[in-house]
Amino acid sequence: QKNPHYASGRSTMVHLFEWKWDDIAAECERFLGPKKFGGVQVSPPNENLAIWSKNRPWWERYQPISYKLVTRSGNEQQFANMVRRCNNAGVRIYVDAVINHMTGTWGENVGTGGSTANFNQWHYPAVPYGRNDFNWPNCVISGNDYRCCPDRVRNCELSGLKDLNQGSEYVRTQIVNYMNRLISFGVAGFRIDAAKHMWPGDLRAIYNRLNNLNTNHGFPSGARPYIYQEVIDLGGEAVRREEYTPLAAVTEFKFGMELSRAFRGGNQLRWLSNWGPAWGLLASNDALTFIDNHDNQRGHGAGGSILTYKQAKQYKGAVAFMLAHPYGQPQLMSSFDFRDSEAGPPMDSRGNIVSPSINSDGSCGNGWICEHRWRQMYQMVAFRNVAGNNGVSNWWDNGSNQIAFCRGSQAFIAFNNDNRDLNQNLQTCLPAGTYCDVISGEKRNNRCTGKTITVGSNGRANIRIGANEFDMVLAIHRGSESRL
Ligand code: ARE
Ligand code: CA
Repeated sequence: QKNPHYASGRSTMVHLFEWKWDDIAAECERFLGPKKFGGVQVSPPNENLAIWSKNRPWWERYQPISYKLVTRSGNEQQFANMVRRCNNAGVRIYVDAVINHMTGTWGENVGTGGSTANFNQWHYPAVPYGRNDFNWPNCVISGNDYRCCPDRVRNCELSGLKDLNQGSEYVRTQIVNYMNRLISFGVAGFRIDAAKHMWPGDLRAIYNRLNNLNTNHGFPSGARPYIYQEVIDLGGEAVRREEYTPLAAVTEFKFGMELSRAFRGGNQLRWLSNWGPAWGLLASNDALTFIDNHDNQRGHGAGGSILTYKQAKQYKGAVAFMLAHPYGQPQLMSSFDFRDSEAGPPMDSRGNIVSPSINSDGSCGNGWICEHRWRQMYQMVAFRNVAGNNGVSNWWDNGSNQIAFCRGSQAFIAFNNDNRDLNQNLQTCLPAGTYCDVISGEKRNNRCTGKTITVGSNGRANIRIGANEFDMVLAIHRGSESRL
């Protein structure tokens, strides 16, 4: 369950946070498919509590009220249609599965599909769940529990959200039926929300009962769903990520924390020469990697000082390193603009989500950031696809924050996070030729719109990145040759 089953030659997924299903389908066809993205993580598709008293915050989607597929992103038919259209474009869909709990204590009780619940009575008639399906007696997780008490982390409520008992046969069946329905629609896997709050043994029983991926959607027979479990473990936790890696992959939160630190200037880039398990990271195959996610980009979840679209130059540097380096299964974040950390996605006065508009330069409008449409991002997705399974070779650094390396004879990248210019003759490992830098521009009609790099017959090239340039990265690869 650690294989994302991307279409061949693809390697990267993007989280289209709070996007509508129809918009995702269109994005697969007009952008993600052609740009060879591997997949999309979608927001939770099951019915959630509509929280008008807080002006429909983004986090209402983490308050399930039933497993009906109806949310602000769309209904069941729209969901099924999206998965089919994305799979046809070679782009896989991964579902954020909220199975630890149901809605918490809030003074509202109507869901996005019109279902109601009475959570003071632990009563969710649209599933149905009742009192016996929850952990008992009820208790709420405190900050200290994360350090001392694994049983309380698993059996008490996460911020008052009613805590399901996954040890119960009946509860397991409801969850498995929900996930298998999604598999029948053609999804390729799941993010398991709040996995640390469920017992590994219960999760194993649930995963074992999931069906193989749907062969009518192009998956090989016998393919198991890709599963990555949300376990925040930066060290010192009563629940450890290693308890979950025997089951499936795990979100590696140290990854974005360390790269954010380094690209903010808090650690020299030269130390990244042994990036990977030597840094206390999980084994590569076990790790779902990202710089920021929908929680830590706005101060929820764990770890401060995470780079986001708001610090664009450093963020693009960190993302480029993530995509250039072979470690982990990378995920890009695609955000809506926010100032208030609780605010929901762009919406109209009736609470409907507003679609992103697409500007003539390919960027998004209507309040959507669409980091995945930034040239420096999607061109690095292409770089990663070309780099394939090659390891890092020919590491070079200047002893501080200028670094460069090759990915076999497929690709070469350099970074300058120093406040002086980089101007060096470096080994690119590429065949002689003239290449377009894919960061400062791109190849268009066989010409470079940005920097042109001339690689000599010995594989060496003059590489320049000014300290005050718009970007701190320069990248070339097989396929970025210009033919002048
Ligand atoms: C909301 C309100 C609360 C209210 C609650 C119930 O904000 O005030 O009590 O509703 O009505 C998201 C939001 C929450 C929100 C929730 C439900 O972030 O604010 O609560 O949706 O609407 C822990 C968990 C980890 C979790 C993070 C946020 O371990 O699993 O907290 N992350 C996932 C999702 C979130 C989502 C949920 C889980 C719930 O990614 O988006 O919450 O489905 C240490 C520990 C961490 C801990 C962290 C923060 O670092 O090591 O394990 O993370 O502290 O407590
Ligand atoms: Ca639990």
